[in-house]
Amino acid sequence: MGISKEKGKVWMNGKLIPWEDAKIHIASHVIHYGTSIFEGMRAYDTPKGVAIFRLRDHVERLYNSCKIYRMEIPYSKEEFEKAIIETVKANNKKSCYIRPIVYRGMNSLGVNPFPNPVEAAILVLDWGKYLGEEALEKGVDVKVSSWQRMAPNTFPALAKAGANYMNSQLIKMEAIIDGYSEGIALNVRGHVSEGSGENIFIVKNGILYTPPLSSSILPGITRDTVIKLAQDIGLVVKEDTIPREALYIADEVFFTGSAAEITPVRSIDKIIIGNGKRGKITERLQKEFFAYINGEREDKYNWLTYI
Ligand code: PPE
Repeated sequence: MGISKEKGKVWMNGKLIPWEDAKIHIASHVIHYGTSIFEGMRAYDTPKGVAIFRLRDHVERLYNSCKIYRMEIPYSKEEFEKAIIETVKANNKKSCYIRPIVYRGMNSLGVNPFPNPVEAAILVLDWGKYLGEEALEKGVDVKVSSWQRMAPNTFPALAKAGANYMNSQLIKMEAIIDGYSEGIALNVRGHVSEGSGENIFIVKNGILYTPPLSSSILPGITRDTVIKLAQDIGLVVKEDTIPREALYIADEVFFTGSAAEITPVRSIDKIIIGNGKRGKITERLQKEFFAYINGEREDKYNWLTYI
């Protein structure tokens, strides 16, 4: 998303400051070694006011990612949640995308991160449809990437670390240059993993399948949302390893993510998926999902935090 015209306030190390003042030093550890952990979530405009979707779960994942990388956030989870709410309020936005980031600042150059302070910031942005305006209705054309997702003993996939997105960038660039909207990565064992910034589901004979956490995926919060909403309407969901070719013969395929929401996939490697349009089950799940996030359903899982 273009952010050069953003103006509002950024929360940085405990203070709300103007967008243009939210800067870090070039010698910061994060610049040299990719030492950052981040989150991405959305707030939606509901009839009862602006609500952040699954705030607690995103903050929980942020703290888990930091724990994996031995980064101690100098705020409690409650303080961090309050800071996110405060930043959304300060920016007077209705629907928006929220990007908290924790990173190692400046003190000492060299791989050893420990001497560097753990700092934090929260950005609030306008962010439209992740894979294009028509994507949610028409679906997107994607390819299986020649790049794999990181092996389990290299970068921990369960952590939402900035450095993981160098791998995502390779997948995304290859897809764009080859004329696709997105790339699907396999893991090192050749099983389906995820998109550069989305989890993936397939539908076959009425059953939903999605790769398990052991397939080198981010534990997506939208993935979890879709699993619960699907089960609520009586669908069977299986977390199972997915061979590449199961993508081609699936009845429906879709991506999930905070930015991507639920985006149908209409072709993979130029093979048409199902009838080449958004599938019936995908459409039904979108309906349930959007009704929930827009506050049109009872909030039975306590997923909406009104600001
Ligand atoms: N896998 C990856 C690699 C990923 O980056 C995301 C989110 C997901 C799965 C879905 O996770 P969740 O948002 O919890 O459902 N990607 C974020 C950033 C995308 C970006 O371009 O930046 C997002 O959707 O906010």
